Order: sequence, then C-alpha cells, then structure tokens
Amino acid sequence: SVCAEAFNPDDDDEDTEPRVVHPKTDEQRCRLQEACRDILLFKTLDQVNSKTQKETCTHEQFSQVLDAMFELRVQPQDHVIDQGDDGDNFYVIERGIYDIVVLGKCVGQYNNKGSFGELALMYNTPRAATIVATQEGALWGLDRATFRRLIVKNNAKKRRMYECFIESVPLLKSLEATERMKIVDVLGAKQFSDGERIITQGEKADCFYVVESGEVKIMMKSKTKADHADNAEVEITRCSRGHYFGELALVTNKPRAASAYAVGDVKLLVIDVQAFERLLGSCKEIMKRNIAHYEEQLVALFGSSMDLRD
Ligand code: 1OR
Ligand code: 1OR
Repeated sequence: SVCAEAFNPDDDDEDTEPRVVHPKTDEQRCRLQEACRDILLFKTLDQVNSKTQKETCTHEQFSQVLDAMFELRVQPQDHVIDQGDDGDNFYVIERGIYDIVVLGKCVGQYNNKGSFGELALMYNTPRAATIVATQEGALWGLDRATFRRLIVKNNAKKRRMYECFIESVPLLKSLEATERMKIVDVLGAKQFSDGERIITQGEKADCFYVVESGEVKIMMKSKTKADHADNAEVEITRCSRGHYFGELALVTNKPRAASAYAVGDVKLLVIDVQAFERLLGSCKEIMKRNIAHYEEQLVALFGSSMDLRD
C-alpha cells in the first residue's frame, strides 16, 4: 500500500504520552494565532474529523497544537535546521526571511510567512534542507511528539479522504501514486462562498489551487489599459472539479495575472509554493503547454499578450 509507514495511525494509542503545554500570555497567544492562521497543515485538522466528532470538539486538535507551541527568536545567520540532522521540531514563521539551502545552494526563501520542518517528522527522514535566518526573526516551534500525535495521525484520514479525488486530477496523472499521496500529506483545504475572492490580480503568489467541488470564475483586467475608465474585469474562463489554477504566477515568478472568485460554494485544495516546487516539478511541462494556450487566448481577448510576458 502507498500508506506503508512506520507509524500506524490507525491504532488509537489512547494518548499515553503526556500533553505538551507551554503557557502563554494573551499577547503571545494572539501573535501565535495570527501566525498560524494560514498554515495549510493545520487547515485540515479539525475539518477531517468534524464528521465523526461532535461540534463542540471541532477545535480541540488545533488548540492542542497551539498549547504545545513555543516561541523562538532567531538572529541573522542562525541555522534553524541543518540538512541531514534528525527532526526535532516543526516551525511556523511569525516574521523574518529564511533561506532554503540544499547541498549548499539556496533554492528558495520564506518571506515572513509559511512553515517548514514537516518532512523529517512526517516520514522519519533526515532533514532535507538547511534553513537559515537572513535577519532577526521570530518562529513558533511544535515538538516532534505532538506533531506526530496530531498532524501525522490526521494525515492518515486525509489520505483516505482525498486519495480517490487526487487520482482523478488530470494534471497529476503522470505522477507516481506515492508522489500523489505526498501531495495529500501537505495540502490544505479551504472553502469559499458565492462571490468571495480567492485570488487578486496583481498580488504576490504563494500557493496553487485544485478545485474539489463547485465552480471558480477567472476574471481579468487589461494591465495595458490600467488607467482607462472602461477597464472592467472580463470573465476569461471557469474552473470546476479536478481543474487547477494559480499556477501561472508560480511558474513565471510574477504577480497573479487574473483574479479568481467563487461561484456558489467552493471547496479547494491548496498547495504552498515550496511543496509545489518540490512535488509538482515534473508536472510543469503540462502547465507550460497550457500557459501557451493562455497567451493565444489573451491575444484574441485583449489584442496583445503583453499582460502575461511583460
Ligand atoms: P525537513 O524536516 O526535511 C527541512 O527540514 C525543511 O525545509 C523541509 O522539512 C521542508 O519543510 C523545507 N526540499 C526539501 N525541503 C524543503 C524544500 C525543498 N523547500 C522547503 N523545504 N525544495 C525546495 C522547494 C522550493 C526542493 C529542493 C530540491
Ligand atoms: P495566476 O497565478 O496568474 C490567476 O493567478 C490564475 O488564473 C492564473 O494563475 C491561471 O491559473 C488562471 N490567462 C491568465 N491566467 C489564466 C487564464 C488566462 N486562464 C486561467 N487563468 N487565459 C488567457 C487570458 C485571456 C486563458 C483564457 C482561457
């Protein structure tokens, strides 16, 4: 099975280990909650279980995570993680810029948001990258035992929940089953209601979306007509179950080329840019072929392809 893992999340080990609690001031708890608001790994925690648990329990897992987290200050050049080490903690960024270094080469960066250090804890592997603070910063750590008790256990449920759907996504067909399951492990789930904006044209991008259910409307304003009064948003396409969007900015390293809105209730799976780079690299050729189609359509709609390529 693709789920073959040392840890068997199905045997409910009745919480034999004592719970980790780091007491916090109200001010700390506020900052922590803000830092954790968009952490994808926490996004499916209570949702996955809400079907089987009473409403009153729905935030139990998330508050246990918050209780266990501890604050950490870092200085420029501090190595938060060294490639090859055993995994001790998972980290959420409150602020600061952190280089991602693999085999001595900088392959990416975290800029004042996101999280890292989940891989060694999830798969019992050595640290896959070195993480270096480039300036003074603040992090929140979550110990290995709590991470495994809450997040890794939850992942087994996530796999069961999303396995079939993920296998049906055309973009991901070329991946191995184990690679698709690794995507499931790190994805987050988000819901939007009718008319809500999911992506804003011109903003910086840090994630990628797959539609699980409902419909998403992609709307675009012409950049070259930016100062014209008649520069209204034009609907350019719609995405439904199994379709993806938000890849363009990640592939081209540019701001979002269009906005996206929910049409009715929408459920989306969200993958952050680092996981996108790590796990979807081999799907990039398919995406690039589709991006070439965007450019043809752009010429037809706005008379030029200036908007995508500059
Ligand atoms: P970890 O526990 O292995 C290092 O400790 C962390 O760096 C890792 O978990 C991830 O959270 C984070 N490849 C591997 N790990 C990465 C990467 C990455 N990016 C962030 N981390 N790649 C870079 C993608 C931009 C692929 C490099 C070949
Ligand atoms: P993004 O990260 O730029 C907006 O955020 C997303 O809208 C974009 O990724 C694509 O996933 C999606 N041109 C540009 N973006 C498009 C287009 C598109 N279609 C979908 N997106 N087209 C040409 C513009 C007239 C295609 C029209 C069919």
